[in-house]
Amino acid sequence: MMPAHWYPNLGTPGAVRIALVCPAAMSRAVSIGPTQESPIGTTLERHLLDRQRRMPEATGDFTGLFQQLSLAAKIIGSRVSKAGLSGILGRTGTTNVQGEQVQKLDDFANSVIVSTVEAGGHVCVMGSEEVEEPIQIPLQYPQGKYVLQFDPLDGSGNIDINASIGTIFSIHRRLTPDGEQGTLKDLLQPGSDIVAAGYVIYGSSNMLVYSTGDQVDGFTYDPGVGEFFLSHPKIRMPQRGGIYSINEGNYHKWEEGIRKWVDWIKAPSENKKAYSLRYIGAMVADLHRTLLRGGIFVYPADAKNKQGKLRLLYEASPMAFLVEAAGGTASDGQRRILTIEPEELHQRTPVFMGSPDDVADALRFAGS
Ligand code: AHM
Ligand code: MG
Repeated sequence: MMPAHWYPNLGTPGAVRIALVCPAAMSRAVSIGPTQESPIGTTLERHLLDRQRRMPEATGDFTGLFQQLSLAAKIIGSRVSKAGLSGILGRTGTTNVQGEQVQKLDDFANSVIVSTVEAGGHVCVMGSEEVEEPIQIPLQYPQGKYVLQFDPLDGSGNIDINASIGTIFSIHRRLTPDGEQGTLKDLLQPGSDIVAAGYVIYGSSNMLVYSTGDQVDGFTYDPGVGEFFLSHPKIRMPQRGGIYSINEGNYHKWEEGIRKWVDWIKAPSENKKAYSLRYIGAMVADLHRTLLRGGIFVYPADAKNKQGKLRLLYEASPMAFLVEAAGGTASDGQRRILTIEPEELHQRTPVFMGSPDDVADALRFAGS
């Protein structure tokens, strides 16, 4: 539920209202100095600028890149919200009524991110779930100091049933020399070197959640205004939850430890209640719930997916970064996901993420 002082309650507090309407007026009404946190209702843009001003060495590159990502999120969100209309409006196989090619939504999302970011001068190379090779920045554009990885539309199987999906992203600093095109080397960096990571969830409302490692902040999109507003500052994951999230249809493919853990977690005992099961089948949505409510999300290795199913660089690592920044745990079963040294752009990893006590329980069983 939205906090009571969320901005549509425009009767209170006045200062927040002013911040939404006019950032310049806000600075006269309420001093958001370097030591103050942004109040609920602050726009994403203002929040980023405030943070930038707290770091005298900041060049504005990071803020600029984030503004492009926020624009991409708005464009993708707008198209996602119309996805159900594509049939009504005349999709006929792969062409629409105008005879134009209908792009798959995940390809569309990929193109939107690439085209909003590539000319901005903040990034030197990108990696995407939808593109086999590193995406280099054309030479006519400046080669920036950051490296962007993303899954443009995760859980896209949910589009046709009107369930939540999301975009996941992470930002690293480049390793190759400044000014040159970035390479695979820039992309193959561990999660521990992430500068910022986040996701956008396209759900009952759209939200952008991000972290630079110190805290996790969530911004809810107001389609009427066309802006993200701070709604969930400093998200903290409970130490223990009451929900487990796993594709239990894979039960017969799991190793015995995982089967025993699932048998245990859903059984009531003297010491604990049976956990509830929730599984949306889109990592962003399942982990969004886990961040807010606690509990555990698991996609283990199984007989079919020997390395697990989820991709390390643009799914597991960014989410692990957020989970840890919110006080949770993120493991591949043996080690912190953030410490894995990637070897391939599209490599996979098992995932155990969530409330620290819940992950510890699962790992105890998985290791048995
Ligand atoms: P995708 O990148 O092809 O959309 O697949 C990733 C998704 C995750 O969002 C989700 O957690 C998982 O696949 C669900 O897989 P399954 O259908 O095997 O349970
Ligand atoms: Mg994906």
